[in-house]
Amino acid sequence: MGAAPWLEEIRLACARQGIDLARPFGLGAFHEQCAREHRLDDFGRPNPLALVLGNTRALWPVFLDALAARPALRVDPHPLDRYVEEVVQGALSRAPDRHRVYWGHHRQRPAIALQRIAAVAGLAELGPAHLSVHPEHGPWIGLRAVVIFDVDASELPGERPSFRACATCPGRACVPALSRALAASQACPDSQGEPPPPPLLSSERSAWLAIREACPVGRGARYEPLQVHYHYTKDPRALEQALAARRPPPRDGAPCDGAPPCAAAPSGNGRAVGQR
Ligand code: B12
Ligand code: SF4
Repeated sequence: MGAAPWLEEIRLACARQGIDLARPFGLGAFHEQCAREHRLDDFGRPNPLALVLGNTRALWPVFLDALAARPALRVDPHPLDRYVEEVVQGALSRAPDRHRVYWGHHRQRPAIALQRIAAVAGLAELGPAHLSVHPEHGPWIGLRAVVIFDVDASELPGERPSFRACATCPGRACVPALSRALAASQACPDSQGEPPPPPLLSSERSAWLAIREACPVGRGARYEPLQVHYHYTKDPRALEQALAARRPPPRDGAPCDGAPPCAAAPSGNGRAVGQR
């Protein structure tokens, strides 16, 4: 993908740890079309190299591995955000020059317009229901960060991949689904209440989930149920339940009883443990 070997190393280091979407781009293209308050640090360059990072469902099993291995992560109030920061910062140790990271989960004002950045970078199209749609994974992606490097982007290939699924989408089924979700949000008493016990979703959250499910792109890339539940509720019980569903792999030489997550048996997401 990269203009430089270190960029490819960063991409690979992130991908190994579940941040498996990465697209380099020139920040100048974003600055040409964004509002002034959404401009990012450009190190005084007209078109610095930038990298937008995200994930597919592949993040979930790797994240669970990290949770299982590290009790400190498990008690963090925002374990996924912390995990993402650690992975990306670790990968950026390979970057030779000054750089700046903007995180999608940081609640700053104004928020980083990460979806528009992903669209400019050619990673994912921005759909009419405010979801970013990846050509292969559809709306089943998360956007995590954008990194700006104090390096010129001129080495990047000029052509950005163009993807226009929404413009040509016959049903635009996400649009009525968004209307239903907005109506459910106004009507649902759960909005102020306690989160429901996993793995159930409240009717309001189901309505928001239905927007993603309505999209015909990337149906096979849907998150697994507890991943969905965690992303829509941030309920730590979903993590505990997902961890409990995993059993330690058999010791070397021990007979395999064929039950998940034995390496020989399909795990809950239909893959053998170790295949990602
Ligand atoms: C604030 C926010 C929300 C708010 C949006 C309210 C609002 N009026 O903006 C609320 C709480 C409603 C929300 C809901 C959800 N969000 Co949200 N959200 C964000 C966040 C943190 C900031 C967005 C923002 O302010 N951007 C800055 C503005 C200036 O950018 P903008 O391009 O002008 O506006 C975009 C968004 O604000 C949004 N938006 C603007 N108006 C509205 C109105 C409504 C009703 C909704 C739903 C969205 C929305 O869409 C715009 C682009 O079309 C981003 C992370 C990020 N930094 O991008 C995640 C993010 C956009 N959300 C995400 C997700 C997954 C969701 C949910 C599906 C589940 C969840 N985790 O809560 C739901 C449902 C969304 C849907 N469309 O189905 C993902 C999107 C992934 C994807 N494939 O597109 C992001 C990128 C976070 C991530 N980790 O990946 N979210
Ligand atoms: S349903 Fe159609 S318009 Fe909506 S996000 Fe998916 S491809 Fe785009």
